[in-house]
Amino acid sequence: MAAALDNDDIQLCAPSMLTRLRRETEMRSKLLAGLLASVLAFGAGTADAALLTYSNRADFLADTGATSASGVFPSDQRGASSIRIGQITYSAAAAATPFDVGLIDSAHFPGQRLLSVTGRDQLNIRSHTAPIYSLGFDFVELENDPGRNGRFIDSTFTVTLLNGASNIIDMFTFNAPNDVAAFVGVWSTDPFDRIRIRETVGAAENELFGQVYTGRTALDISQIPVPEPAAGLVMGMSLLMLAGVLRRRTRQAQS
Ligand SMILES: [Ca+2]
Ligand SMILES: [Ca+2]
Ligand SMILES: [Ca+2]
Repeated sequence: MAAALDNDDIQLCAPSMLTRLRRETEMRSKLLAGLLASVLAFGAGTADAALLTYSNRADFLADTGATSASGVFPSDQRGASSIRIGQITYSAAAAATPFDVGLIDSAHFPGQRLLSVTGRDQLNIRSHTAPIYSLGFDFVELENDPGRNGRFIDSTFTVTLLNGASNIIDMFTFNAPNDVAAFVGVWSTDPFDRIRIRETVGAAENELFGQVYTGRTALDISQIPVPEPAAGLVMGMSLLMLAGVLRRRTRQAQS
């Protein structure tokens, strides 16, 4: 946990020490940000990778350098428990579940077909380019759309990153805005080659999955945004500087 500066720090500080303290505080904030990113992404997870998640495709592509790995979906393809499109294989969470690919047009992604899954929306995505450090996909959660197919539920999904069939790297959850072209992306410090997508709140009502984008540049932990220091800490630093100035003035007056 980051420690706040206490009164002793304020009274004892020399200007050079101030710089050091400031650096240490920044380091602690950075570390805390990394830890928070892991905890937020994870829920009760145990892996030590750090993740950044994205809901904006342009930001994701700009940061990670990822490119489309699936390409635009073909016009029609259906009825198998796994389907390869470009460098991506989509497979059902349960082997017997059929996939419908390319059957759905969505006004939110004009000119593109989207994948829908029969039953509860669960699927696996594997990259044939491996390892990767970032993966994102276009997504629509249907609320008032005629293609919704069943009572609307505001769905939550859990995404698990794996390197190999069973080596779990990290996980995060998302709930996308409804009836809009959405995006879900993740960038990891650790390599992976596949994800599992599981609808943990929701049912057979449709969500649609679009193109997949992947990248091979690892997330550096220093790229995780540092939160602004708490107001109390800023005030502490100001008092610290004021104390230094006052001491210098007192000494000058005495000499
Ligand atoms: Ca839903
Ligand atoms: Ca939603
Ligand atoms: Ca669903």
